[in-house]
Amino acid sequence: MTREDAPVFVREIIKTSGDMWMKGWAEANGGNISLRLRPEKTGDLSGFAPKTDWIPLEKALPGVAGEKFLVSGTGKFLRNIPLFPEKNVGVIELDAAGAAYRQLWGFEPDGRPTSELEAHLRSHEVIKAASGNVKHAVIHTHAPHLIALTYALALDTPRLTKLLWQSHAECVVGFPEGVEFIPWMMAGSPEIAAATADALLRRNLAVWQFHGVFATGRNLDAAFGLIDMADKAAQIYLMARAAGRVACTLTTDQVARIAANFKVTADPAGLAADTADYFA
Ligand code: 2HA
Ligand code: ZN
Repeated sequence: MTREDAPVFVREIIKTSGDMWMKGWAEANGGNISLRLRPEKTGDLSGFAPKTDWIPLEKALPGVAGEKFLVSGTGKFLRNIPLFPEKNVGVIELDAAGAAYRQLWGFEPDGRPTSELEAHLRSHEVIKAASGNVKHAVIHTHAPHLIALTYALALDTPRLTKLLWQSHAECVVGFPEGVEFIPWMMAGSPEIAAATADALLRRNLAVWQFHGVFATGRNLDAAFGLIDMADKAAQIYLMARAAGRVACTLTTDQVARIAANFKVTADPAGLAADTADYFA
């Protein structure tokens, strides 16, 4: 399969993974992507012969039982997806209980899904239910400015949220529900998978301290765009600090007025957060 004859659902991951590489978010095998497939877009995939036996998940996910997902492969470089999609991504399906998965397509010749599969699938289960089946995409990536913030500043969810809202005027509109801050945990662990799914129940963005970010959206473009916006806000803040000091910023009142103007409800805990020390 080439880029030209790839089906539409593979073309979406080709575009997104190429963009992630170009942004500098996806060094080596960093980052991973998953897309819950819509039968109306993919057509009938039942013709794929299973390539593996059923592989048990850590936790059964009945909310996504029987669903098929396009996921990036473990150890694969996102920047190679546009060149060789069938080697670097694959399609998996969950069994009727949501307790195990098997590989249907891709991961050539002997690859496996991403090491963060549990975080992706648990997130899909909660976002499917919470969004009324609208959200289909999850992206994990190493967006450098967001990561740098977790080294430069002592953060929590309300303060990170407000800092980003104050650092880029679009942010309160893009993510009015805020950004969840997840203190360091072992990547790939059931603990971080659970914390990430819990965060994405409430919010579309979750920053992993010292590591990266998870985002969700109706499609890969939406999730990508949110990360791009948040990382740019972090970059603007860091650039202003690097220029000497941050002499002024959007005030709480200005952020609240932007939210009102665009008819979004800004997370009250974010608006109430005290970020004065970030701008001192
Ligand atoms: O895929 O980014 O968090 C490699 C990672 C693990
Ligand atoms: Zn990572």
